[in-house]
Amino acid sequence: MRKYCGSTLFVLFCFACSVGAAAPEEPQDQRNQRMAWWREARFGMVIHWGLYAVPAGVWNGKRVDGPGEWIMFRGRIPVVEYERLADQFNPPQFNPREWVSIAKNAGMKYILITAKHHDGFCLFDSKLTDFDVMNTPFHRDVLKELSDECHREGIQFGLYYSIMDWHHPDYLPRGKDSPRPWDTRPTEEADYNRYIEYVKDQLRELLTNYGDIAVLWFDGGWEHSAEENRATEIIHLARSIQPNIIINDRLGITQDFNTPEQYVPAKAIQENDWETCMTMNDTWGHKSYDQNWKSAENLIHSLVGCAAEGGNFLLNVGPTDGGIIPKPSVERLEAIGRWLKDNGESIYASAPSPFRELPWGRCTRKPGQLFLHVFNWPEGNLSVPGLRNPVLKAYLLTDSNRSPLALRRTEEEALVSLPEAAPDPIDTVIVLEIEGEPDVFLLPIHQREEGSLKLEAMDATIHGPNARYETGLDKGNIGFWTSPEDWVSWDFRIDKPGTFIAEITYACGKGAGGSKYEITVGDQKLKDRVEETDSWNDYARKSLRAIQLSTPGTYTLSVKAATIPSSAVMNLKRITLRPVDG
Ligand code: FHN
Repeated sequence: MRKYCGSTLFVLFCFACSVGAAAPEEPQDQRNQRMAWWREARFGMVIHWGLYAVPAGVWNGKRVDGPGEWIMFRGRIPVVEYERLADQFNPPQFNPREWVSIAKNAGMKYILITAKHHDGFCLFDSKLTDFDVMNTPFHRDVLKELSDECHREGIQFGLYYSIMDWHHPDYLPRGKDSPRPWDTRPTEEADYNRYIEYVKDQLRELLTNYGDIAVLWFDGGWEHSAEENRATEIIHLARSIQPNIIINDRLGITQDFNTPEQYVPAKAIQENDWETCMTMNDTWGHKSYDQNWKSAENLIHSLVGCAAEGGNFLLNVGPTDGGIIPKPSVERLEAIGRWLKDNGESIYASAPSPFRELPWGRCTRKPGQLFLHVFNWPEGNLSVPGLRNPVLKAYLLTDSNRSPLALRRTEEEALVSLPEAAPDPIDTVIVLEIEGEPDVFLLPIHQREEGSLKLEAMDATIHGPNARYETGLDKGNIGFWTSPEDWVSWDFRIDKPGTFIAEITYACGKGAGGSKYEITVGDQKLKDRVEETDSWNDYARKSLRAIQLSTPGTYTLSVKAATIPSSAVMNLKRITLRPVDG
């Protein structure tokens, strides 16, 4: 069993820290200065590497479900067996120069690496444990070599650090009635506070011995509350050692940025900076047989999607036990790098889109410029809806001559004449030079080709104190609908009048049903009662009755709760109006 060094005065020490735990409120201009490089960067790499690259998803000859870095847990591998992997860790082709070059060529501006993942193995020389890279045949400090190369090459270097630790004897929970019943090490002597002191001592090592650490990406805090993890103390410690460091939200306390995972928010996260983290296949740590790679097009669209909503994109690589970044990852990063070489001006230091959803793609912007990212190349003209600004010029970003594209205006849109074929089938960027700050009015929602109307949560106008749009993989709904003053509305336009069946799609947790609500559109009212579904994320579609929309024009549909007998009304995802004769 690997050894650990404990902190002898941890009782006195943690009292001292808890007294000074709350960091003084940082002035906004100081925060903006500290966040500036990160907000401009838009694109970074996270490296998941460790002992789990040795089995690469296979244990005792069998494939183990789940991400590669979770093999110790998903394979229910006892600590003493898992530890033996350290004796096999000797990556002959590890070359930090190559890794940094791949990231830079991809247009990435920062690199994070797993200093310690959930398995507890440390990719750095830690004096607090011998379960680290120095006690393997490799015997080289990976973090030191990589941080030196990053600092040499002018790319920001950051650390991923897991609070959850399936190896440390003081980490709990484990054993009977825990998520890891197979870990039968006695728990009587385990002391979680002493484990947190170990975490803090390791952070001192990491934030002292490896130069400028730009980002601290905590993870795995979910088995304990922020209080039990002494999150405020840990954050205060990190900022006291590296005052410019940027810290994520995964210690359970909102910090410098939020961390949506494996998806691009459909609508900007307004309350904080944010960064989507994503794998290129289905695993963070290398798995020899995971060949489910996202296309370069998909990844470029995700990068653009993040920038268009004002966030960053953190893309993962999982090197092999030989120290190689898998070829499919490198190929995708090279394709992203080529696209950014031509179009990076529309991503780096860009601001989010002023538009609601655009049917043909996304938009980013800079002062006096709109960058129209056209994924789906329309025939003839490109419509830019709701733009009031005078457009001074339109041209292809990659056209060094900036040859003007023909422009015309209607009351509701700017129309750009396009060449017949898209110069870049993945994402062609058109620049609109505009006068002044973007001035965009939201067009009413139009009927679709077949005449239906989809009133999506992200397009709703939300009224009242609590209700809000929730972004997320199984979200995209109006949630927190808890106040009688909360209600929602949509403006939409009917060009093809008729009779429509109203359908509502919502989720409502078990036992929370019963709210009575009214849908009003024009002079018509539909009343119904919310029925519970299996959970707040389990959506069901329900047909209500028919309504007449007899004249072309703009309408407002509103949804209000008449009664709220339980915790909340519903998680409303959309309302659809389907033409009866359609
Ligand atoms: O459990 C980890 C997982 O292994 C991986 O590190 C991701 C990266 O964001 N974070 C946790 C899952 O959310």
